[in-house]
Amino acid sequence: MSHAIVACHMQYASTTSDENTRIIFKEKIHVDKVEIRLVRLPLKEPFETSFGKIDSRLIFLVSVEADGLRGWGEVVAAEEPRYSYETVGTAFHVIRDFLGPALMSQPLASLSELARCFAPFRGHNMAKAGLELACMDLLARMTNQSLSARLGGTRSRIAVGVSLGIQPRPAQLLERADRYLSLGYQRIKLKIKPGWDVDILEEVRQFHPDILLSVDANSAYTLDDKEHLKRLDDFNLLMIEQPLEHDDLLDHAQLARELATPICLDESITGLRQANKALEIGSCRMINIKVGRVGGYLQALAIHDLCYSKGVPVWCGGMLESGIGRAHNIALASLPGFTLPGDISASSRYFARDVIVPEVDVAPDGTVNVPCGSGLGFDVDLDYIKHCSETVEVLNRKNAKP
Ligand code: SMG
Ligand code: MG
Repeated sequence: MSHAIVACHMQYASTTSDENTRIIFKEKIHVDKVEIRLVRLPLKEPFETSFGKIDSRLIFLVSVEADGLRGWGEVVAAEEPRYSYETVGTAFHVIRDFLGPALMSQPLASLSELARCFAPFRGHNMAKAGLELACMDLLARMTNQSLSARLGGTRSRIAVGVSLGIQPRPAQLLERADRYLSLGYQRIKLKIKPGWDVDILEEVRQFHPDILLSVDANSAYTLDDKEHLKRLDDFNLLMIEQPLEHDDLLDHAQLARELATPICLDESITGLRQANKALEIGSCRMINIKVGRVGGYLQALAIHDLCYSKGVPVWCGGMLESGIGRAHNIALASLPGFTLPGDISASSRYFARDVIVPEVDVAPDGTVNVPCGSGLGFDVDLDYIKHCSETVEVLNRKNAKP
């Protein structure tokens, strides 16, 4: 199978200033309606990580409206505060009571202005990102551009991998690895935890000695496990993702000095500041960028640009998003610094039916098309969304023109 990363042909202008046309709006946007909605999508099979198992996803969709157009975003928080302290419940509260009213309180001219309007509210990056993503989709639709073009994307197809959860038995993991490799996925990532690591890697490598393989521990280890983690060097892994504490940089730097395998950080990189520090002190050699974790595109682009300037590879992480979040991830992953396959699988990997049309599809060469249509580039299936909705709340701007 091919491990080729899709080449980048177009020029990329890297700047994070307000002059950057990626993040300034052509005209000021004054949002007059925000809709927040919780949509339950069953998973085809349970997904298990070092912090537990889920069998459905309560998807948090956000839409914003201005000038008769509607933009869509997704808050990637889960129902329980395990990957992050945020949950769908906290995000609902924070958007309804703070961020939504702040967003509608003034016309905005750029993503930086939007960030400044959210800055007084500490944390809650996933909630902030959901609204920011919806604004960015709206903006792209207003200027009739694709989200990818708007962000400065340079690829028409992106390389993707798949993340395989912890299974009841090794045979089930091997069956899934075979399945996704035969579908073309370019990289397999295994969720690991103490007791489900070295032995599992031995089995997988026995059958697949040459595939691109990585592991993700979701903070399941500490520095006390250093000698054990060194054994992972025997498996020619592309990376070890987030082995240690979710908010740590120093211990990762210490571990990195003793491991041959590159460390990639996920949870620990909550914004540009952490990315800068992590690279400065050697906590990681790669970064998994998730718009939700870092608070939206402004931060995601800044982290991308930093890594691009330093030759540090980045890739797009996933949070088992519905098609709306997935479409945003595809646009982000079309930027030139995303040189490693992302956790962006086909809609059908998780869901019997997705909320967008057409669904996200992975080609036999393990790539996903970057759509050219305006905004997300997919149609939003409102009927299906309504059918699966558990909760809806609409926030209207005071004094908005009817
Ligand atoms: O979206 O395919 C996906 C899931 C990718 O493994 C994945 N995400 O730590 O990177 C990660 C996890 C976070 C979600 S686990 C509930
Ligand atoms: Mg991860």
